Amino acid sequence: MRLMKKLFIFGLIWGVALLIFSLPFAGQVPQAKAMDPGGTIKGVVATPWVSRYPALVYVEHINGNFPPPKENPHMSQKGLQFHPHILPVLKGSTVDFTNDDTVAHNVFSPPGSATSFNLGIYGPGVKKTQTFNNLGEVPLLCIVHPDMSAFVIVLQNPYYALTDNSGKFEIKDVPAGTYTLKTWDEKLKAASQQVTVEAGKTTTVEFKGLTRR
Ligand SMILES: [Cu+2]
Repeated sequence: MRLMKKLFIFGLIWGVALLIFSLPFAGQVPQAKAMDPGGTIKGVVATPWVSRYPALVYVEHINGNFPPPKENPHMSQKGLQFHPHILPVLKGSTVDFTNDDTVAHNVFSPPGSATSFNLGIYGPGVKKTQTFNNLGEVPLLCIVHPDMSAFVIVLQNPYYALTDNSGKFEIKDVPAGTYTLKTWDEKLKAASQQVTVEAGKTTTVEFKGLTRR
């Protein structure tokens, strides 16, 4: 009986010791994750062109799997225009194309696009869909209205931003690491530079000397 009692107390002390020892770790693990907000990439695409033709600034590649959203991105045709003019989407996304006008429209993307397709000509109230599985630029045109144009830009990850009318952009919550940051602009050649993002910090970049494509 005495031996049993000793063993019990011994076990109890070890149990309590283990619990005390593991408590700080139990608290730290989820905290460390929650406190890792990534960093911010902030800067400017320095050219007057962006006031009329906004640039898309994006991280070319980040390790990881970024599945497309459950809700499809949406491209509308209304007032004889595409809305929005530039639609960045994740690879694998299916875009809803809706005719929200009072006239018939078409959507097609010419040969040489990352995805070339043609949805035919269809009337008001109709919705068509197209999936984009290849990275890159997909110009959108309407065979009925030669002035209509837009772009779907297919990206690998969700770390991107469009410039405002003074060329400024900000990409938040980027995982720490070193990446290639690129620009896309319908009128300008792509530019790229390397950026290093540190958790909780802001990295500032400037794109200069962009030329016409
Ligand atoms: Cu049209």
